[in-house]
Amino acid sequence: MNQRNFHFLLTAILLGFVCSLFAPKANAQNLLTNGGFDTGNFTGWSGNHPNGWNFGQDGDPNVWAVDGLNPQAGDFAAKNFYDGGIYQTVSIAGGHAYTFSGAAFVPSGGSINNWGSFVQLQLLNSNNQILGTVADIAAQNLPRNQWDTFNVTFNAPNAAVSALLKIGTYTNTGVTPANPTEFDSFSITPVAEPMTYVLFVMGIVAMIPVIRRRLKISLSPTKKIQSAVAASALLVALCCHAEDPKPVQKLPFYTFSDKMDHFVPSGWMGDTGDLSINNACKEKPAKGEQCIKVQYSAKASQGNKWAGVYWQEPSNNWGTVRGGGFNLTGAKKLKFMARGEKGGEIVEFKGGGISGEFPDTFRAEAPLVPLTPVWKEYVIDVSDLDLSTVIGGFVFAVSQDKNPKGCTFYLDEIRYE
Ligand SMILES: [Ca+2]
Ligand SMILES: [Ca+2]
Repeated sequence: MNQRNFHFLLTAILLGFVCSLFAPKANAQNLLTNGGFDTGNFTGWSGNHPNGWNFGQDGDPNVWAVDGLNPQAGDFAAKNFYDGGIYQTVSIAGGHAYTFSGAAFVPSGGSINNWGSFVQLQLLNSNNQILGTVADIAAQNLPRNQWDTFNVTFNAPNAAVSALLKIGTYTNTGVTPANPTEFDSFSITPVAEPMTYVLFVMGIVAMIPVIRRRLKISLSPTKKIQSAVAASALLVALCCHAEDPKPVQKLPFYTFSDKMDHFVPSGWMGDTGDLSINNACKEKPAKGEQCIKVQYSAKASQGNKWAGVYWQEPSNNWGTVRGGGFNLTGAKKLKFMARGEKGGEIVEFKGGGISGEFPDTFRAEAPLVPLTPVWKEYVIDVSDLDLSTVIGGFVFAVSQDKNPKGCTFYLDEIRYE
């Protein structure tokens, strides 16, 4: 390969690599328009949804307003004074994971019966039929007189084409809510997928005709072979770089303390429409301010009669990502806190076990025991296992068979130590 072509090839590879580094950022875009009301008005939002949900009074300036007195973030928040709701629909892709987050502020006071302020996110198919409700938050039950934030990760069923976000306040006749309820900071963002290397390889593939043309012009067959060898060596060098031994992580290594510390709950399995996960639940956390709340409906939405979620590194890694995962060598125990809403919920908990080309190097599970209504710590012994690659840091599974009416349970303090 002559020097000019070599430099051209090198530039192409580096350009592809640099471009791919910026790709995941574009992925994390908020799909909602004006989710934080910071235009100072209701741009992007509508009222009077025709699909069995109609509060009628939205648009009435006495019912809804946007003002800057108490925003959760930015300059403005939406205020809802009385019976009324607004909504927004966004396009989503079936089979992909998304994160939904937002905030509500309900003042104290008001009889608690027959009214409520809600935030609801539903997934719809192309006929506008509801495939699942991934968030159904009764804001009046959250701590009052403060901004309560919520953060839900969900996997859209394959048939889903849109997500419908509805927020508002309802009251039955004669009951006055505490008002106004305020809403702010809504976002629906795709969970970033491991696109970096995919885009990188795509970039190289796209360049191949150009590279070939250039090589053809000036190179003999022997030189072509030499060029191909040189290009392969470069690619191998770049790939091997990603396979450098992973550094051993410091213990304790948290999956969840008060937020998602490491690993992403992106690996949704089975009847994904039956599950919803709130990663910022404030209902009696075991420690700190927040815990994880999991709701399972047992409706068998996709006909599997079970559902589960893997916490993965990076997100959506089903053993497909070269160099993925963490090196947790030295950890002796996988510990977590759990409680059931009622007690008696039967949930399977595990660590590791993802197969594939670049798999987990271990698999360990907790014995199947009914949860208790008070927090209890569970310990999975991993002392004799190879933890050099942990990509499925934590996983739970629930079945209709063991929980015929569905179940709700809470998790906190998930960590390796
Ligand atoms: Ca705002
Ligand atoms: Ca916590």
